[in-house]
Amino acid sequence: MSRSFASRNEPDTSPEEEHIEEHARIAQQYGEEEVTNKRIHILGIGSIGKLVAHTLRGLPSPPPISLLLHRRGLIESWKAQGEAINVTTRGTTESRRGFDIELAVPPVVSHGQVVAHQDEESDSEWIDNLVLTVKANSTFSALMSVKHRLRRESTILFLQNGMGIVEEVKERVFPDPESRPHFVLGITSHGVRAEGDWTVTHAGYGTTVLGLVKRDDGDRSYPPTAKYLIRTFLRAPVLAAVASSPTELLQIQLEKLVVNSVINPMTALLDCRNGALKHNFDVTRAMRLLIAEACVVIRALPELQGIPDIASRFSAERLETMVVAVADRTKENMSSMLVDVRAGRNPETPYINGYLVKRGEELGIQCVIQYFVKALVEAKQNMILQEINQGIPLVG
Ligand code: KPL
Repeated sequence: MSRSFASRNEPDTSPEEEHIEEHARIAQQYGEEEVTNKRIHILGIGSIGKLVAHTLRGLPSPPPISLLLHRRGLIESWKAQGEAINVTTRGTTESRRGFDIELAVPPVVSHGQVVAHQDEESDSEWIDNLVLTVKANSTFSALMSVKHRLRRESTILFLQNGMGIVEEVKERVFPDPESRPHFVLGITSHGVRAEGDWTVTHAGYGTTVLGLVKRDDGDRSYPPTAKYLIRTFLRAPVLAAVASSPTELLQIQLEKLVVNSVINPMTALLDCRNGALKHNFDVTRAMRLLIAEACVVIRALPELQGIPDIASRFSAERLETMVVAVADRTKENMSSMLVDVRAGRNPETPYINGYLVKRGEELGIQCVIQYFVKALVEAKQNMILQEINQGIPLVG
């Protein structure tokens, strides 16, 4: 029996074979292919959203870019501050203009359900290339504000912290697999600090890894909009973007999840900058408890079984080295979770520590330490929110 005949009869390819195939497909598939609509919309104009918008605008022959703003007040601030995004890199600030602005007001959501659409006029043209950089917990309401403008041919590039978001978007925003847009996942390790409404500092240089999410309907082709978005990101040296196979992307996502599951809640609870987590043995002991639990869950995940070297890639020693290296590289930063908690905003804990708790539960592993820090961070945010609200003078 010839080898090709034997492999044709095998029902599934191994993860290794899939990885090699995927790389070949990536190499072949990012070639030029015209898209009729080159406009890139950016939903979520936080620090990463601003860095991406600024970077893409600085490309030779830049694409048209629309910033989607979620409230009218932001349009006023945009106009008042010169209609530019400013990025400071190594002490030099560069301003870029030429962005278009659109209003995309999220609907009113209560207990996870849309209860009312807000009466703001919004554009109704198709959005074919969308970069989504909102916080994980705002994803649902942000996407509901533009859902009517997205179609199967569109691609959404998710550039966010945390995991489990795409699954939630499939279920809650686009339940019909036929009309669901294509999804590209991006993991970025750039450190960007907000300095004002329209100014950020690019403080930590990192990379951006991108990969197409497999569709549930079995369609494995790369749509032109996904290729176009990935190609455009790859053209930007500042983003240091690479395209990756789904298997590799998943592992990078999990590594980033572990980093965020330690640095973010610990800095939020200790109210300190990332660098303060180093050189403190009590912090190291607590960190090791979190990492040990994450390792047990990750190594048992069904989607990683069969991938070579999982045990060493997700060993406690390697992950600890990674966490400490990120804390060092971003030592001057306040983590996004600390910033959220201090402002009384919902932290991303459900998509970080909560994701590990949930996946652990599915596998019969109780992640009590993850659960504990998640509860404490959320409790702290709640207390701060109450203090903030009590401070608001009420008009009688
Ligand atoms: O991703 C981050 C965050 O703050 O969310 C780290 C890597 C911890 C940098 O601050």
